[in-house]
Amino acid sequence: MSTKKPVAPKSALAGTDTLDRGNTNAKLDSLEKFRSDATEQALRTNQGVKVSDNQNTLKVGARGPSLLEDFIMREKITHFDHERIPERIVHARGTGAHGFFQTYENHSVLTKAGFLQDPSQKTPVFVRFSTVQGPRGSGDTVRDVRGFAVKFFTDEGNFDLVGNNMPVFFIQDAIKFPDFVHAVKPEPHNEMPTGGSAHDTFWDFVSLQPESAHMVIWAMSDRAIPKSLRSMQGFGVHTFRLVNAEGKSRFVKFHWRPTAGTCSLVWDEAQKLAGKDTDYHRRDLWESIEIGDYPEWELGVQIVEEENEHDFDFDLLDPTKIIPEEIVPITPLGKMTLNRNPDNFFAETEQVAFCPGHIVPGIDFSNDPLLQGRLFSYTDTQISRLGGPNFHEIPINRPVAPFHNGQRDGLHRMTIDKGRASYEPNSIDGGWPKETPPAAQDGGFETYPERIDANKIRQRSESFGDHFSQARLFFHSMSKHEQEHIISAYSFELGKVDRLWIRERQVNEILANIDLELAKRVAQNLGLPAPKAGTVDVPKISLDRSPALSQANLLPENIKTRKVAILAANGVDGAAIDAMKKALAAEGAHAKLLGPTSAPVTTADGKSLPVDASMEGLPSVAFDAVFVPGGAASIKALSTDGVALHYLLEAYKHLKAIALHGEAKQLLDVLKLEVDAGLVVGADAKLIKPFFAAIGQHRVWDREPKAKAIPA
Ligand code: HDD
Repeated sequence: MSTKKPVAPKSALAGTDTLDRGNTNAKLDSLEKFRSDATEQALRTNQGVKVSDNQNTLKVGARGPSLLEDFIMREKITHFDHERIPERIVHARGTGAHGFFQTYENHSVLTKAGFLQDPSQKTPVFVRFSTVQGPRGSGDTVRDVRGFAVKFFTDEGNFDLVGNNMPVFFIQDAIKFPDFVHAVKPEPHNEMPTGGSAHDTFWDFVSLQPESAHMVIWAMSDRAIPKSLRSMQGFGVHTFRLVNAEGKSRFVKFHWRPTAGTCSLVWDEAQKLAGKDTDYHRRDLWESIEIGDYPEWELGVQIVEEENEHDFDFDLLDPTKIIPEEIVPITPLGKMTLNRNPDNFFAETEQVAFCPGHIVPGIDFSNDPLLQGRLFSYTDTQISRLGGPNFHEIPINRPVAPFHNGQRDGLHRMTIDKGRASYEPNSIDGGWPKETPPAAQDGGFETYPERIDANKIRQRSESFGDHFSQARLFFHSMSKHEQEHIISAYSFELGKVDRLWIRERQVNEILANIDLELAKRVAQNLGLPAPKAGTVDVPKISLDRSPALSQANLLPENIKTRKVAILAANGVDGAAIDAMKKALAAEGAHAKLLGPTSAPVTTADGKSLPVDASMEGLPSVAFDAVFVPGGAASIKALSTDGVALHYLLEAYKHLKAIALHGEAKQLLDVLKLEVDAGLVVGADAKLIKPFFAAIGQHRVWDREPKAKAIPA
């Protein structure tokens, strides 16, 4: 029940040039003009008529037929009948948040983009994270690529950085996108599977399309089952350009690095979460923002000077390649903080329309053929998804910069244009609105005048021809446990493929070219003959390993935002709970007290403690670690409680830190478990240090071989 005092609405629908989304610091959290608040307002029709009865249709007598005349009922039902719009063809499942971006310093050497000049300026952003394959109602934790789309509402217009949590893509040319998407989406005859790629059409396509090898190995890695949205990296994928006021252009790759570190779920945990909490990722994001634990990412760029474009053993325009960070390190630009949840999912998260073609002066495209095709596709898709060419007027899409031009009319036009001349040049409205010549700062957009002298042809550049060396680099850069996870993921997914020849082709013609050992292990798991050699000569590249690719090297040096379950029954040691909660809070981590039921538990010294949930209500998959405080009676009760024992075994299986305090040590015998680097026993002070150290490591990877023996 809300205890908030209702407040009168501050804003009403008002048609103006710009939205006060807040392009200055003071305005950042002001209400947008289209936000509506019905507190203390009468129920009215869409025409503004007050409604006296919202319970009964107009009828001829209490038991008689309904009347067509009932405009109130008809308006309501008509609106309801049309409340769904087509979901996104890809990235349908998503969740959004508002926030701001702040540049660290003046980056005018690199770009004239205004939002990268003044460190005191906060640029509002709206971010939408998504999965790719599943429909709107699908699970959050399925194995999939995650979308990472950011709309910067800059003073010079909107800049959309529409990226993913993986730095490469499945195909090299946009003309293949419909083929790829048709293959990965649920199969056409039975619409299965929902939210995953473990099926014949996906593996048929990728095994025939070797350019996908690098992206597919990313998708088979832990990156495809992120622990949370706040623990994902983001990538612009393509090479872009930054252009400064002197017109100097440099190639860049955009990177988002989370301050919470980059880490993932384990596979069994991800699968269970998809059932136990379909909304796991969106809930975590929502709750973090509600409690003021704001997710943050640093934006950075890898910079390549124009004259160094051809210095690499891959083509900068090929979106299936990374620039290893060991070759070109990331230059930090600024930080993004997400600090406000949307007020309305549909109006904001569903109706937001991103497009890689939304750029501002100081940023420009490269000729990456995948990017070039995207520039067309996104605007086009909004026309059917959002019902016409005026989707830029929907509040969440409106720039904070004013927009004026001769574009008029069309479905759902909101602006009431006052000018008489909807053409340019004109002499009727004084020639307005007029062009702004490009200038060093604040000028009109000018495309970088790249010189091109070539024939019109349909051809893939030969420099796009090596499909395996970077997939190999990725595999070889993984830690042992990450490699094992990749082998398991290929084996799981291909094990779901019915057609034998597809399994064989993927193993012999793709995996064997990436790494023979990887191919042999997967072949063994599938009961196929082990390949003896690859099918192509894979070029040797300048790096054998890129440590920056392994999540083992991407953990934060703290346990901030980590979630710890405290298991208790009547007779629990209340002081131990207090001490642990205090210690966790001091580190910015969160604790929840769970009991056998939702009823309060009584401590050994007779105090009643309310619990946050029952153990069944918040299962171990919802936490990073488990603490069991002592108290003889509590431990006795937990020792014979199947839910509590399963809780601990499951946390153990998912390689989580577990601390057994005082009498809780007895649970080791009950569960037949042994102490390890993450399963610690002891009294308060002694326990906390190793427990927190284990949480800081995210998972106890050394335990993994042993944990396999625990039933799922
Ligand atoms: Fe795309 C949505 C990311 C290639 C066509 N894409 C979409 C979204 C993300 C990406 C994050 C969801 C945006 C949102 O939250 O609303 N897409 C990528 C990345 C790509 C990529 C990182 C390669 C580097 N996409 C790509 C190609 C095409 C599209 C090559 C077509 C030629 N993408 C679309 C789309 C979507 C979309 C069909 C569906 C909904 C939408 O655009 O607004 O137009």
